[in-house]
Amino acid sequence: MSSQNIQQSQHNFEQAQKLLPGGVNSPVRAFKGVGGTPRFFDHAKGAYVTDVDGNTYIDYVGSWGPMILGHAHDAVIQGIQETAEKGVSFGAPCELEIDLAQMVIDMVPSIDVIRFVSSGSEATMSALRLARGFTGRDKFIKFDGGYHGHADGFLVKAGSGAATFGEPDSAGVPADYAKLTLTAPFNDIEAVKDLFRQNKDEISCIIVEPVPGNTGVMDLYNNGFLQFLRDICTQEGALLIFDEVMSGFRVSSGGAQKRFAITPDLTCLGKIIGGGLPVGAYGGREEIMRKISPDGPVYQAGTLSGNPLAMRAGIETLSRLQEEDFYVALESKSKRLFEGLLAGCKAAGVPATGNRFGSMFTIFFTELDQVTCGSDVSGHCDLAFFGKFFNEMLNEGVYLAPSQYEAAFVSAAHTDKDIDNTIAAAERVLARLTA
Ligand code: KE4
Repeated sequence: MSSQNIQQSQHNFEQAQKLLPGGVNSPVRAFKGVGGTPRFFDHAKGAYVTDVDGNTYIDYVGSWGPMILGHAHDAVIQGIQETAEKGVSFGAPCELEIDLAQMVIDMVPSIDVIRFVSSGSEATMSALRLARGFTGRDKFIKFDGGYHGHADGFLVKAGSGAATFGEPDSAGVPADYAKLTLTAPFNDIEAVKDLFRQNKDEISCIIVEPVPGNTGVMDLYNNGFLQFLRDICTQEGALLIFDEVMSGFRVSSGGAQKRFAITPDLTCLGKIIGGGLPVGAYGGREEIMRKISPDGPVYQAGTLSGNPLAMRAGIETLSRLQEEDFYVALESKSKRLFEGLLAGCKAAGVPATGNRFGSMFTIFFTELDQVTCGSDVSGHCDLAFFGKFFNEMLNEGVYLAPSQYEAAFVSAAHTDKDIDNTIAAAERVLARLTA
């Protein structure tokens, strides 16, 4: 039970549930994975969010990734205000689209040509259609626990066995369509090889989060799995799509592909690229992207794509990520927090491990030494303990992602004192939960 006064959030949630499915506009916000009452936020600034009852939290969700500068950054707000006064949407080309496109092309190694859309889901959905159109192949591979937004083909889990046809993971996804989605566990080289053997010349692409963040943060790099995916796609004539909606501009100024020096054929972006406003994007080398309408036969469109307001928010955000030591400062804060939380678990006798890349990480409550795939989380993590930890941290004024299957994000606005306070709060909570 919450020890805070959350009466207005409770009232709002009751109202919202009458009007919105689950009382929310995106399922994870409903706290189903952790229990308790979702907080309704009134305002946010820097590293902090404040709910409608006046409770302020150190925020490690950051709107699920976009707020890498911190909330309501002065330059971003000013940019939005200036742009809004000139009109919020034209449905026609504007110079800001060129400016942001050039910034992203300069920052992300694999992108020569880019198309803006309005969400990460639109970006991945479009990239998949493009890969199918470019290769003339219908099937594709994704990984168990990989999340690429809510387009039908991605809402699929592995059928029986590691290498098989997918089965729908959501009502409303036609079984015949789901069969085109092939799935394998993260880090399972043999399963991927089997899929290519069993579906010779039928696989258009592999789509993968190069730093998975939707089954908790996973490591696909240090054991060579990402390089294996690059090599097998080249060998089999399939495209490698990096879904960098979360890792893009997060784990380096050029995303995971720059950090790891592994070049995909297509890249999907979202979250940080719009600085908190609705922007997604997909891009890649010229010969592939020129297949997109109106240059080519693969259709994709969007009323608010390239919206001037969102473009300006993205420009103001990305321009600050190119400052000399931006990621150096972020790295040291994130490392200290990650290691401090694990040390707190160890001191309290709570079995835990974690994965971290840059300023995104997940702490798993498990006896496992390392968590390497989705079934490690669903089968070997104490999700009930996570729920208690989450709600106790909320009472301590720390806002973590309301699910063991998500990532925590540190922003440039988090101070050393915030990191210290967060570690101290975790120590108090762990002591209470193990008393
Ligand atoms: P959106 O359509 O939510 O902008 O992006 C979908 C998406 C695509 N690819 C990756 C790697 C993603 O992480 C996401 C969205 N991430 C979730 C959080 N894990 C968004 C939060 C939510 O669904 O409410």
